[in-house]
Amino acid sequence: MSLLDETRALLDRAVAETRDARLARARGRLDEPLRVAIAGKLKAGKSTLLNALIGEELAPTDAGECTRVVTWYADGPGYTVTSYLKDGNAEARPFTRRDGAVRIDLGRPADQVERLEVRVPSARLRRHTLIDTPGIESLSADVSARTTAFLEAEGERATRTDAVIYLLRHLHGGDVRFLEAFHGDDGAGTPVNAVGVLSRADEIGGCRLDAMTAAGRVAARYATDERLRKLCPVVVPVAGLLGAAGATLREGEFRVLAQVAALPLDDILELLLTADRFAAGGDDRRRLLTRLGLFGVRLGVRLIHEGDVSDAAGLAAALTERSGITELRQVLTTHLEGRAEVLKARSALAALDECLPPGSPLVAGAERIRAGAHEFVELRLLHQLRSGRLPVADDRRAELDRLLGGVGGTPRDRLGLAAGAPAEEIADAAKSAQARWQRLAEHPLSARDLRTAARAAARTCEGILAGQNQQG
Ligand SMILES: Nc1nc2c(ncn2[C@@H]2O[C@H](COP(=O)(O)OP(=O)(O)O)[C@@H](O)[C@H]2O)c(=O)[nH]1
Ligand SMILES: [Mg+2]
Repeated sequence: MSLLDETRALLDRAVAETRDARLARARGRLDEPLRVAIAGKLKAGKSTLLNALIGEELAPTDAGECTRVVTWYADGPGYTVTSYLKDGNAEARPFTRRDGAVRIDLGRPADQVERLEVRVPSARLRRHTLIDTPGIESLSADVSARTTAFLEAEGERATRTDAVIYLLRHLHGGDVRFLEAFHGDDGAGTPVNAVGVLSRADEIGGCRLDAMTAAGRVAARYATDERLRKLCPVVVPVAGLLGAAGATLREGEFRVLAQVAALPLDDILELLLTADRFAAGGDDRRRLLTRLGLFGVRLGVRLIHEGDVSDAAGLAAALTERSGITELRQVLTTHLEGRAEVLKARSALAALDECLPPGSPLVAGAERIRAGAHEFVELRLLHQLRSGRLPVADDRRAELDRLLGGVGGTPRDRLGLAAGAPAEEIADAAKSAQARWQRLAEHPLSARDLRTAARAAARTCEGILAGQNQQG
C-alpha cells in the first residue's frame, strides 16, 4: 500500500471514530492539491509573485484591508470568494475586480476573519493551491503575529500548509531567524518543504539591464550560505513584476513603449535615466512604470528600439523569459510537487497528533506510518544531513543528498543522470550506487548514524531498481 493510501485509511478510521471536523478536513486535503504558502516581509513582492505564478492579475498588491488576511487561491469551477471566520462559520463574500485584482468586501473587521478562499478556474492552481500571507514584521504587530501563527510548525495551524516559498529581498538576520523558527528540529519541519526566492530581482543594482545576471550571482551566494542552506536549499532569483506583466501585457502598454522607442537614442537614454523623468511624461507612462518597474520599461524600450521584438506578444514573451518565473516553476515541480505525497501525508498525520490525546491508538498508528514509510525516513535523513548532524565526508554528502531526493524525486534526479537517460543507464547507476552504500552500511568502521543513513540510501536504490523492473 502506498504511503498516501495508508494515510488515507488511517484518517478514514479516525474520522469514523471521532467525527472530528478538523480530521475530516485533514482527510479531504489528502485528495486536494499541495498547499504552498508564500511568505516573507511586507512588500517583499509576495502578492505580485503569486500573480506571476498563476499568470493572472488576482491578488491585490497594495496595502488594502484584504492584504492583511491570509488568502488562499485554489482551483474551482468558477470565481467565488469564501470568508472563513474565527468563530468557525464561513460565508460567501461579494467581490469586484479592479484591473484584474480581486477586491473582497469583508463586511466585518479583518481580525474576525481567519482566512479567505478565492476559487479561480486555473490549470496552474490544480497543481498546487497558493496561499498569500500578510508580511512578517510588518507595520502592525498584529498582522505579523497572524502570519507567524499561520506558518509556525505548532498548533492546529501547522497542518494548514504543506510547503512554503520564502521571499528574501536581501539576506537578513531576521529572515534566517524566521526560517529557523518555522522549521522545527524534530524532522517534522524539514527544510525540504521550503524553496527560497530572491525577490524583486530586477531592482538589484539600480535596475540596470544586467540586473538579472547580478541577481543570479547574489542567489548563488545565498545558496552557499551555511545557515541559509540548512533551511532553504535552493534560492531562485525572480522578478515577479516582470512575470506578472509578461502574463498580462496589453496592446496599449506595448504602444506606449513603442512610442518611446521610436525617439532618437539620446532622448531615450535621457528619458530612462530615472523613474521620475519617465513618469513625468503623463499618466500612461506612470501606470506603465507601476506595471513593469523601471527595469521592465528600460528592457522593453531597448528590445523594441533594437528591433528584437515588434509586438505585444513578443514583448510579453521576453518579459516572462527574463523574469525567472519559468525557472521557479521548474524548481517547484522538482522540489515540492515531486514530493507532494510525503508532504501531504506529513500534514495529515500532524493533524492526528494535534487533535487526539497522545496515548490514543490512532496517534500510535500515525507514529507507525512515520517510522515505517521509507519516504519519511528519507525526509528525516535529509534534514539531519543538511543540519550537519550526519558524519559524512564532503564528497559523499552531495551524493547522499541527491539520492535521498534533495534535488528532485525522479530516479534520474536522484542518481544525477541527464533528463533523457535511458532505462538501462538508470538501472546500472542504481545498481552500483546500491552496492556502494550497502558496503558503507556494513563497514565495521562506519559510525552508527552513517550506517543507518547508508542503509536507507541503499534501500532508496533498491526502490528505484524495483520501479525500473516494473516498467521494463
Ligand atoms: N521592480 C519590482 N517591483 C516589484 C516586484 N514585485 C513586487 N514589486 C512591487 O513592490 C510592491 C510590493 O509588492 P507586493 O506584491 O504587494 O508585496 P507583498 O507585500 O509582499 O505582497 C508593489 O509596489 C509591487 O509593484 C518585482 O519583481 N520588481
Ligand atoms: Mg501582499
